Amino acid sequence: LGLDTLDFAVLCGLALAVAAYTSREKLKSVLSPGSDSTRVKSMSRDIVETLRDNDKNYLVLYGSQTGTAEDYAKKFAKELVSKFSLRVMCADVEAYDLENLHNVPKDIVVSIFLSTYGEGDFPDAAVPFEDYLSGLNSGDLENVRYSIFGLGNSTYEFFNGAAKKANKLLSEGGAKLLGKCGEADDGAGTTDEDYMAWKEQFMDLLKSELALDEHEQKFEPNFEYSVLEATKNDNTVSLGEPTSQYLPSQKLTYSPEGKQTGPFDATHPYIAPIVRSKELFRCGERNCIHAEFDVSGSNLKYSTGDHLAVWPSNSDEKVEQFLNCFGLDPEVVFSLKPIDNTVKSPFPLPTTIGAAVRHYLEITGPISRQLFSSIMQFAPNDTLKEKLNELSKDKDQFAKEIHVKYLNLADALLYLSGGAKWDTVPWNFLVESVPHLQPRYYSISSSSLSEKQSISITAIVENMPNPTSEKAPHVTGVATNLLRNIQLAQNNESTSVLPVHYDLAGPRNLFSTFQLPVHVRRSTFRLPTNPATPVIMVGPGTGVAPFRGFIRDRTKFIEQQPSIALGKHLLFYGSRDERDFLYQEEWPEYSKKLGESFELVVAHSRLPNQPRSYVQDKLIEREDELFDLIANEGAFIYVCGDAKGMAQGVHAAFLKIVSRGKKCSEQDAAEILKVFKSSGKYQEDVW
Ligand code: FMN
Repeated sequence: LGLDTLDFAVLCGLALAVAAYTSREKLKSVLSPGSDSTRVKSMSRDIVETLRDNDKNYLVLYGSQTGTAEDYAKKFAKELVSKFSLRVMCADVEAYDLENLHNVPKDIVVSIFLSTYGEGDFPDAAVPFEDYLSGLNSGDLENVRYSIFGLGNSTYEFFNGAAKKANKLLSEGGAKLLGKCGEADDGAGTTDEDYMAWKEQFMDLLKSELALDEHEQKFEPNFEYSVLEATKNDNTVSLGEPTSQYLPSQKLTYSPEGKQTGPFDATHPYIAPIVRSKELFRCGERNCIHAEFDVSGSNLKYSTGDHLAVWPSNSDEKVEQFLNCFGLDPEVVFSLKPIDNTVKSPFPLPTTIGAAVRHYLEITGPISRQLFSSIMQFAPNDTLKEKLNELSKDKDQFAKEIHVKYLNLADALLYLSGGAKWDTVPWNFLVESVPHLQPRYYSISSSSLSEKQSISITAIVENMPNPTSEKAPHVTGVATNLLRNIQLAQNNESTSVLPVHYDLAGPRNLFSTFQLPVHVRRSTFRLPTNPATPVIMVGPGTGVAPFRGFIRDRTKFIEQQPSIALGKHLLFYGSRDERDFLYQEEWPEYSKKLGESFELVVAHSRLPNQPRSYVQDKLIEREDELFDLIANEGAFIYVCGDAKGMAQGVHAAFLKIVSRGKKCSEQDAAEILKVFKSSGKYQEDVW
């Protein structure tokens, strides 16, 4: 059943059925047969055996796409150890064979942390877990007690869809839920507080369920920490290489052209040269970078609409601040040996403290209250210990003093201590407690049809003046400022005006000159296969990135197959004014090539003496035409950009368009759009 051929009437019919009984899973299997089967991987390790062999009495599992669920699972596991001395095993659901989860001893509670991806889907690596849960019979898990905490975003239709589904399947399988199914909401920016509220309730319940004794938090390391005699010159010591394959001692294989050979993925990035970078606009403190990565010879493949993951490192200024705050010597070479088989080395080891702070730790992100409560035991004096205690318990005070001021860990601690060092905090505690640096994902703005060997991204540089804090006068994004430094250096412009600077050469000159580790993440954001199908794209700001790719794709297609007629391709773009109008010189070129089949509709929100106009206003201005495209010509709708304001406003506009066009209630229109989303006719790439 081709999606392109599903017409509006059929979808409306489906919507009514959905209104009567929503069964997204059934729809999914009708509309996209076999889509999940390709992701199933075989597993080898036995979870029950591992628990027994390592003498564990508590199990924490996580399924995570970009590390948030993993981070919370690990924090949670650490707190169980440090407060209740439980012997906790914390594992990725993908790392073990869960087939015999029902054999987990009765006295072991299983806590699950699960994020949601795509449209209510499980993270890629957790799809075998979903399959396992889906195959359960009633009563299979009657011995199992569990808790579940979902990581999601309420701007998505299927908010915490994966956690809700897992919870339903677990309870249908007879497992007993302890507490409530937690639901963190990234969309409201409350993930950390949602977690804290859920965790506090759950831990109280757990205390009585397992008759646990609570004691003052005491750091129990997962690794044996050792300082080595080796120096930076030793070939086996990592200086920040993204994976150990890049260490000189590993002898990576190269193609005859001198390119690294893959395969490259989320566990092993490709070090890609940035062959061209330019500033798309600069307005006061705001600017936007276009960067092109050359992937020729690497076998790294992408499709138009995919995401590029860029592996960043921290800036010189933030690294220095962190090292100073904790009184750390960057030259020290150390290693970590897992205390048992259930923990894995977090990054290439041995390494230096300096390299770990620069390349492997997330030192500039927002801090969680929980980190304050666990760092408290190492406070340099009782006054600071008490202050941390207060802040970790009082969410309003924490928000007022720390969160709204955008303080990172070092900013916050130095602010509390009046600038005095926190050299009482052990380095191995920091390595195990500070989250690890994650790749940053960007919607690809090039077309795989038009430029197979080159991947471009479009990024607004995050550099926000912060009047709330003298300690952090600028809030700077890690990867976007790195890209900005590269763009200026590559174009022989001075970087001295920038708030942060980077070691662009990288470990052992691995990133020289102008290279960065990257991998491609597949997405479901795809043009309809039939080029005659009309396409409605809504992408203000850098949300236009994938649509530049889409239009370049269609331009190339028409060049190759001029006799084929394209459907209407309408792009709704928005910017403040003419100055931040992205790729403005390119659109007329595309219009020339695509003729009437392409139209760009622009909304400017800050033109002098003009009323503010947003993409959703432009949609309503064209409502009859849009309804006709959707209802009679089977148009596909795509939305990319800001999840909170824009995507919701655009959804509300389409609700109006469908309800007025079809003369039905907005509730019925909402059901229709829901089916559109399930069937891939309304796709979102929002953040
Ligand atoms: N959250 C939801 O609740 N429902 C969704 O359908 C959903 N889809 C997403 C799709 C994409 C492409 C992205 C980037 C995020 C989506 N989210 C959705 C939000 C994530 O679940 C949320 O940001 C979560 O904290 C990520 O956790 P992770 O880093 O462990 O994967």
